[in-house]
Amino acid sequence: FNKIHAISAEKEKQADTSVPPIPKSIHDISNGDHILGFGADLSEDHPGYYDNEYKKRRSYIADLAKIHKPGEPIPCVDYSAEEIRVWGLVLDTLVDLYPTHACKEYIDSYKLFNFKPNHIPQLQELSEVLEQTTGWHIRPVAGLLHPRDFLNGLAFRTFHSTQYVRHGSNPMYTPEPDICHEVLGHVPMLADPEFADLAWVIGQASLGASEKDIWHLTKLYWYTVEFGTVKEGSEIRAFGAGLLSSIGELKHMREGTDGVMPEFVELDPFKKMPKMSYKDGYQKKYFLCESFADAAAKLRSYSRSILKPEVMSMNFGGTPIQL
Ligand code: NLE
Ligand code: FE2
Repeated sequence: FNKIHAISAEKEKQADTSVPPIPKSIHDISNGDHILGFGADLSEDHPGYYDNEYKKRRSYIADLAKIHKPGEPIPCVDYSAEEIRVWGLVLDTLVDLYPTHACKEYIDSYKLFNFKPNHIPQLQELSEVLEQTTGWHIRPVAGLLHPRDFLNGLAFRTFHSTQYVRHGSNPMYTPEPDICHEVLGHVPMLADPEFADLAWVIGQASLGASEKDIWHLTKLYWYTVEFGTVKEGSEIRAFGAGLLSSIGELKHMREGTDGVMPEFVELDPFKKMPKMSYKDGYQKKYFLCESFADAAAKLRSYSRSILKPEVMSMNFGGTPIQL
């Protein structure tokens, strides 16, 4: 993961160079041209690095994503017994934590999906449920996309999702996205209209954004959609997918690790955000939102401040930009 970390740091430092053409539809966004990492390309500290069978399997699943075109059915993966075992273990352990650790919107939306330990849901079936609830789509992706492509996808209510399963040596936590993270972390949240709106705001703001603004938006995405927490009465509940898909991180958010509690800070999109990293393990700082509507309102006001005039007149299949 050092490689990815290094790429992020280097890109972030880059001054505002030229901004690529603004995509007019999802067809203008590539799901395979700018893969920064993960996919089949594992680094030495990845639990699957010395497991050749695992690497071969990842390449096969990554290749399925590369041939997929938007609008076509998403290729099914015939998951192996070992992959189903890992999924089942993750699911069975997480369901015990959700009633006390997950936000109410998650708990409600979760019921729409009949997740079972002996079946890894296919992206196609999940995308169909989302299309009927919030109008979002899932698109398979080979690995970690460049943030611009990934965030631009959100503007078209499209969520790029990996399809492979984490390595079985640590089902409690993986530094990277995998199907367990996408399905258990992101999918139920995207079925909630207020949360989906928040993600859409970040996507719209990313259209035509300068390189510097893209990196700030990536951090806003990271500290909300991936690791966000929300107030519920006197409690703090998780809504970020990186929390909701990791047994280890969910417990860490509540109880801390080795006697050290994480910090909770209020979300202010105009302020400098802390650095993100795929390699430092659990987050030390979580951003706490009053509600999704409140977080979305704050993100809207930031987004309006960076929005390019040519983006104002864009529309998304009949829906004008809503910032
Ligand atoms: N740490 C998360 C998990 O174990 O599911 C994945 C985070 C991806 C950003
Ligand atoms: Fe994620």
